[in-house]
Amino acid sequence: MADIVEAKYIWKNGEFLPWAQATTHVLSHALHYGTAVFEGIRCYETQTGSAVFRLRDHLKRLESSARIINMELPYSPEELIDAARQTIRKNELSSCYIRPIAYRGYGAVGVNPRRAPIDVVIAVWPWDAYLGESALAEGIAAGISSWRQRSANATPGAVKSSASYLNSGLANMEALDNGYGEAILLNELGFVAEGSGENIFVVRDGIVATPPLSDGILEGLTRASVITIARDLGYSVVEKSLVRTDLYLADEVFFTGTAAELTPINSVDHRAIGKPGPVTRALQERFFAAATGRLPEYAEWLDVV
Ligand code: PPE
Repeated sequence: MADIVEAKYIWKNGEFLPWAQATTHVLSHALHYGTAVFEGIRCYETQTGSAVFRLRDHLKRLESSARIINMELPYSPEELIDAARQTIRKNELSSCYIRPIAYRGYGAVGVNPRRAPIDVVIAVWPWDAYLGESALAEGIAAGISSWRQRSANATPGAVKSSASYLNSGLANMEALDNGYGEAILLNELGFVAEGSGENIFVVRDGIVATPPLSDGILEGLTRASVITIARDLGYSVVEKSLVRTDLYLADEVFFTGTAAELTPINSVDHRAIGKPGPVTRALQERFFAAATGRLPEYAEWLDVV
């Protein structure tokens, strides 16, 4: 049935449930009104054991998302860090994807979320290359979506909410229907925002550029990590608004995200960008080296399980 690789246990409100029993009522508020905030985190195998990439930062972002939607999380980031580690250990996974989600559960219907209880869940499962087997090595074709990025004053990009992903899903389905591997969304002003589940970067004449947060994007942790790595390698990195022709004229374009990691883009709207270029390859190599514990200077990004 599912295309998901199942693990054994899921943490829900402080206890472990067998995978198949981690269910919720069909009248849960979040299912009807999109009132959930979540995270996507990866745990990598390193020479000194499994380690979670930027666990604390992801749980801080979960708290920020919750704050924006007036949801007071019943667990502190520290408690959730501990729960995430325990969930990985209990499932005996050496590398996996981690999905904490806090949602308005069963107990009230009607728009007002405050009347519904808050449930918190952490699931883990093995998740390979997000955009297909060859994506990391060869890149993917991307297309600009006819759907615009949800506006900052409607469903803000800064909140990683279930509601936001209706927009992402529309763009992603359209892109796949048109033969692309992923969508790129422009915001309401026409500036490049992000992919359906990734941030985006361009490289031109050796300068690395990415849209600023004020263009209404998710504050990606892979984005932040890649900016740091690029600067440490001596590249100039600018956060500036980009228009669609900046994508067509770029020497290199790539996506970043927890699931997508650093995925090169080899064409945009059928304008060839070409094979992954030298900057993309250098950043990708350093990113994976950092995530798998091979670079001591980025050790603070890793939380050993
Ligand atoms: N923008 C969007 C819209 C987005 O969903 C993600 C992550 C990012 C940027 C990159 O953020 P970060 O992971 O912190 O670098 N998308 C998550 C969900 C993927 C899914 O299909 O589910 C992810 O990569 O985990």
